[in-house]
Amino acid sequence: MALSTDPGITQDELRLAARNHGMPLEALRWPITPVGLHYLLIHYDVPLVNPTEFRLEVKGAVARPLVLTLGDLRARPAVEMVSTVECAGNGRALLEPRPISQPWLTEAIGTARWRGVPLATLLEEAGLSSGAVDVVFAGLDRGVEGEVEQRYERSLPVSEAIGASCLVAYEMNGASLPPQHGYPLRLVVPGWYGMTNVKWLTEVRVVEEPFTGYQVATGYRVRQTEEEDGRPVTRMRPRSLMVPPGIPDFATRDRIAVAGSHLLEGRAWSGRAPIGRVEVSVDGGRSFGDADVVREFDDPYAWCGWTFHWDATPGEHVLCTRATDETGDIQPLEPEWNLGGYENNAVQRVRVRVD
Ligand SMILES: Nc1nc2c(c(=O)[nH]1)N[C@H]1C(S)=C(S)[C@@H](COP(=O)(O)O)O[C@H]1N2
Ligand SMILES: [Mo]
Repeated sequence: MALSTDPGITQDELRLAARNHGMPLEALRWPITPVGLHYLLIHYDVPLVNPTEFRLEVKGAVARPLVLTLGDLRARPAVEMVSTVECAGNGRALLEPRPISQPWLTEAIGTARWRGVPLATLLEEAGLSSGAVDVVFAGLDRGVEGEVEQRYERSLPVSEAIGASCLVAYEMNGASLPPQHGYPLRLVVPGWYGMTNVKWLTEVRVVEEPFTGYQVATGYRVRQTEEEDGRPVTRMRPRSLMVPPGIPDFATRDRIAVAGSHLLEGRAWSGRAPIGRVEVSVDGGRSFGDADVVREFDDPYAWCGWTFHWDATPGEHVLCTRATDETGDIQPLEPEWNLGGYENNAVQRVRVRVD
């Protein structure tokens, strides 16, 4: 992993940033993110898929391998689910030194209503072997990463693959998946960081040995050095974000607001447990007050909304928000550095000038 202490952005980072856009924070106002505002992360190229030739295979350590067309999948009982997805690299560009990869600030986030077939249904039809350990999900896209040529593959332990309400989704917000979000099929793993939500899903492979593919054994590990094995990135840590109040300065995106009463609003989520508390600070994180939290969806890993009254006085202010989930996990005030720049859920800071 290359690192940079240069505050300037490299061309490689700029190219990644232009391919993979974030969700503009004002879109936190929508409970379901409109598709074009949902963040995007595409490691390699978006594949062009012919829907009549497309097949999903369920194979490996199963009693009855399946080869399914899109029609076969749509003929099965469907389930809908609202799920918030965040890239594990969200917050990476705020680390110092900065890992050279997709340079996210805080906006690698979105929430969609997914429709598809429960993964558990397909695994049950196929019949898992008693020795099954992991389930591997492969996309159609190929590339080279860390000098390894590969197709994009991630795995889940069998217990999560069966128990975590995973969906093999063909619809996003009531329409077929668009090409950039995985047409014609993607995996949705509620609560897990984005990387496990494999797009352009074409193969579900059950294996009897722990999967050691690049995106599990090398990428997406929290560690301080290349030599260290570290721990895998799995479920989303708690995070709260606010809709920046007032109006933005074009270049800096600092906010300009009028004095008086403001209803600050935002959304919060955690992939580990429901959100227990959201707090807001109007003094740069020195003191916090409780926001009012509203659960809009029954789905356990959909974000929730919050509001907070702010009586804005003239001057310069730094607003912060932080979430705590029901396990007691709370967002840190300062980033916790790691080599890949994963899981940086340090509190958001929004500079506001009140006139
Ligand atoms: N096949 C495939 N699936 C993929 C990826 C990819 O590059 N290829 N990117 C992953 C990552 S890192 C993230 S954060 C999410 C992004 O999903 P989105 O673009 O639909 O928001 O997709 C995941 N699934
Ligand atoms: Mo990601």
